[in-house]
Amino acid sequence: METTFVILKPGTVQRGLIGEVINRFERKGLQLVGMKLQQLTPKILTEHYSHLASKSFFPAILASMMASPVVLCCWRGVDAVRVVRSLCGVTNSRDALPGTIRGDYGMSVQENVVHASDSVETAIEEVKRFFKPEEIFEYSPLNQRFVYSSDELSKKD
Ligand code: IDP
Ligand code: MG
Repeated sequence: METTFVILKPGTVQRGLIGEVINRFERKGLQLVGMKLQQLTPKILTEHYSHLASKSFFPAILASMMASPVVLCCWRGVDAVRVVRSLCGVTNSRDALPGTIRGDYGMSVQENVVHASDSVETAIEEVKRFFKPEEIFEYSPLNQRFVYSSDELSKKD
């Protein structure tokens, strides 16, 4: 099982879309293993978006991500990183396909509703960056044997 990291961005909180977005992940069959409301800081965002530090829009992203508290959450499942990225859709919400979260709730590149880890390695780093070990929960969802086949459940990844 993989654990991936998602941010419901300030726009999602402000627009009252927290429940709708969380519902997308829940109904897919992903397991919520960590969740909190947090005000992000320049320090943590500069680490988190270090790959964009040289871009002209970097200050605007930081301001946008600090405009209100955000919801931070971690989702577990088989191939969870790739599944969650595909549920979110492409970065530009105007190009994101209908049925994806950005495609259904967004009209912007910057204000694109959610962040999701882009690889297994990044997910491990991001979960560590935003969550203490004791904020990530190990528990057995009762529905697992109906969400997956037994061979998928025993798969190690
Ligand atoms: P991702 O969120 O789809 O992984 P990244 O390229 O990692 O996309 O960019 C991180 C975030 O920076 C995006 O989600 C978006 O909010 C913002 N961003 C990316 N490219 C642009 C741009 O060209 N203009 C404004 N904001 C951008
Ligand atoms: Mg990214």
